[in-house]
Amino acid sequence: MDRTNCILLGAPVQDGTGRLGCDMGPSAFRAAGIGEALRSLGHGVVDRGNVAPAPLRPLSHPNPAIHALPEIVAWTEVLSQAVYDAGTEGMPIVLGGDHSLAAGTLAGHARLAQERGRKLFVLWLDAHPDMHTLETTESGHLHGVPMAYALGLPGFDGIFPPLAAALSPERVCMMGLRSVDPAERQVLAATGLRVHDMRAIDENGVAALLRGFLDEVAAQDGLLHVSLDVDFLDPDIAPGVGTTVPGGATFREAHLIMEMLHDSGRVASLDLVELNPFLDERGRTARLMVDLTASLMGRSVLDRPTRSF
Ligand code: 4U7
Ligand code: MN
Ligand code: MN
Ligand code: MN
Repeated sequence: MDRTNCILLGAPVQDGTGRLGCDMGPSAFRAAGIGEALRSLGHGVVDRGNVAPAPLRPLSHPNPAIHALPEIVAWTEVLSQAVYDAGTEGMPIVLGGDHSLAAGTLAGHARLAQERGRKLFVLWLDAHPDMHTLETTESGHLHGVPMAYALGLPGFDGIFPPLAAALSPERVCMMGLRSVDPAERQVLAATGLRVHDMRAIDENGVAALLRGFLDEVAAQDGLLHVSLDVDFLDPDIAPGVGTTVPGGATFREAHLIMEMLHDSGRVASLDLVELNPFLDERGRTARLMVDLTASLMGRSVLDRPTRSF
C-alpha cells in the first residue's frame, strides 16, 4: 500500500456561520483519533496544530447582510499559505472549522496546481453548493460563498486574495445537493458544473456518478481536492452540524465514495468541514468523519487486488 505523508492542519474557523461551536472541530477530530486512524493504515502523520488567525484589516461591502468579512478574508490568506506549504511536503488534511475555510484551501491548491502545471479538480460533498457571491448571499454567512470565490465569480476582487488561477467549472463535481438558493441555482445552470443532487444519487447510485468524474480526472492527469461538509451526510447519522438538511447520504453511500476515491489514487488533499462538536452526540459525528477519512486513505474490509471500476 502507498504510504502518504499526511499533514494535519487545524482550522478553528467559525465566523463563517451563524452558530458558535465549529471552532472546537479540530479538537474533536483529534479526540476522535484521526491521527491514530491514519497511522494504523501505515501513513506518516504530522500534526501541525491549529493555524493561527491573521491580524484583521478593516473591510466593508455594500451588502449589509454580510457577517465577519475581515475575519474570513484573514483566514483565507493564512490558510491559503498554510495549505500551499503543507502541499509541497505531503497531503494536507484540514480539520475545520466551517466551510468558509475552503476559500483558503482552494486558493492554496490553485497555486500548487498552477506551479506544477497540473489541473485542479474538486469533489464537493455537501447539501449546499456554497455558490453565493458577496452580492447574492442573503444570510450573509460566508460559509455559503467559497465555491463562487474559487471559480472566480465576480465581486471578490480587491476584497479576497487574488487567485493564482480560477477553478474551471468543468473540473468541479458536486454530490449530495438538496438545499440550493435561487441565486445559486441560476449560477449552477450558467456555469455548467457537474452537479449530482440527491435525486440523481437516488436514481443512479453514487458509484456510477463518481466513476464518470474520476475517469475524467484520470484522463487529464488531474490533482483532486475533496471537500467534505458534514451536512452531506444524513442528519440521522451525523447530527453534529449547524445546517442539518434531511435526506442526505447514507453511511454506505459515503463510505463507498471514500473507498472509490482511495482506489483512484488521485486525491491530493482533503477538507473536513462544518463539524460542530457542541451539537454532536457523544462524538459520533466526529468518529464517523474520522472513519470516512480512514476509508479514503485505504481502510477496507477485504484486500482488493484489482480495481473494481
Ligand atoms: B455550508 C445558505 F441560505 N445557502 O447562504 C446560506 F441555505 O457550508 C446555506 O454548505 C449555506 O454549510 C450553507 O446561508 C453553507 C442558506
Ligand atoms: Mn458547505
Ligand atoms: Mn453544507
Ligand atoms: Mn453549514
